[in-house]
This record gives sequence, C-alpha cells and structure tokens, in this order.
Amino acid sequence: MILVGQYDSPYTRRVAVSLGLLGFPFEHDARSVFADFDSMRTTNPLGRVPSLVLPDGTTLIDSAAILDWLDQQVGVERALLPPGGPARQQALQRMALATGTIDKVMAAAYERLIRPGAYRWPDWIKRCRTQAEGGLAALAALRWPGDASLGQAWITTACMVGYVRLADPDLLPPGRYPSLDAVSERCEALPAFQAAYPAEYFVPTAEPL
Ligand SMILES: N[C@@H](CCC(=O)N[C@@H](CS)C(=O)NCC(=O)O)C(=O)O
Repeated sequence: MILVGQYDSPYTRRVAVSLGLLGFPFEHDARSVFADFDSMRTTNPLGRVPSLVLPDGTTLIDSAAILDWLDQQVGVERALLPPGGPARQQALQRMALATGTIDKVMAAAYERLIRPGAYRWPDWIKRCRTQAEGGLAALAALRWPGDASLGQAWITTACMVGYVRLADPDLLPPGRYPSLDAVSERCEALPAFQAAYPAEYFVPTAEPL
C-alpha cells in the first residue's frame, strides 16, 4: 500500500498512525498538494491528501473513507472505531470536534499563508480562529481517562493537537488545556505517532505573516 501525503496534514497523519497501529506495512509518497499539484491531481481528482493506493491499484481518497476501509479489513475486534451504540456515537462526536477544529485552523492558515497579503480578510481569520477555539474548549472539557483504549477519537484528537501546534501555536499553548496536553503526550509517545512525525509545517509562500 502507498500512503500519499505529507505528515504536516493531520488527515494524512491520522491514516499513517492508524496503519501503523493496526500493523499494515505501507510505503510513503510525500508529494505536496501545493508543490506537486498537477501530479497530485492524477492520484486524487480533488488534488488533496490523503490518498491510499491499495495493492490492486485501487485508490481510496478521504481519510474517513480510508479509516473505514482499514477498520473493515481488521474486523470488529481490532477496529479503531467502536462498531455501534453509545461508544461509537461518542467517538464520532469527538472526531467531529477534532476534524472541525482542524478545518477551521486550516482555513485560517490558508488565508494567512497562501492568500496574498493584499487580499487577506482579517475578520474571516478571526471567525475561523474563534470557531477553532470553540472546538478546542469543547474537547478539553470532556473526560480523557489515561487508561481508555486508544481508538480513533484519541488518534484524531492527538493529530489535531499536533497540527494546531504547528499551524497556529498561539491557539494551544501547553498548559491551556491540560486534558489535551495529556492526550497528546500519551499518543505522541507511541512508535506509530513518531514514525509519522511532520518535519515542519509546509508554507507555500515566502510572504511573512
Ligand atoms: N475530508 C478530507 C480533508 C482532507 C484535507 O483537508 N486535506 C488537506 C491537507 S490536510 C489538503 O489536501 N489541502 C489542499 C487543498 O484542499 O487544496 C479528509 O479527511 O481526507
């Protein structure tokens, strides 16, 4: 299998971590959605990451669909998302908060880092960062017992924390939300997380903030 995407993408990273935790060997294709845009569109028509190229040549796109496929491969006992009931609902709600936070931080980062300075819209950046703060506070208010089984809600939340700290560190200084610090520390200590460590946040323009 080939995982396409760089690890500064939290969506790519959560797939890489899940592949590692579930014991799937894979190659890593670290093409960039920005620098390799035309090439990337031949893998995913949307020109986005992650994609997972299966041994039979099928290409899966979108991290949620890829994670669902991985869970289907390993079966209910080893799946990273509970099969049903309140546990699944709770995990999906946590993941919705985490991915929603990612999307808002990413939208603000693209506005700050990609859009030419003359066209930036500060009120939009402020709105996105306010929404991200809402997601962070809601996740931090939940219980994250350190002995809970480490499923997809934990993985996605830890990838979100890592991404926020790369892309907009002022939103999540260590100590602001001790519960999220603990989720991150527990997860980042695992080999599957360390094997998918983002080298740096890719900034496609050289413009200062
Ligand atoms: N819902 C998608 C979101 C993927 C996504 O936002 N990928 C970002 C990188 S983290 C991307 O490809 N951005 C470039 C673009 O959208 O043009 C997923 O879960 O895979």
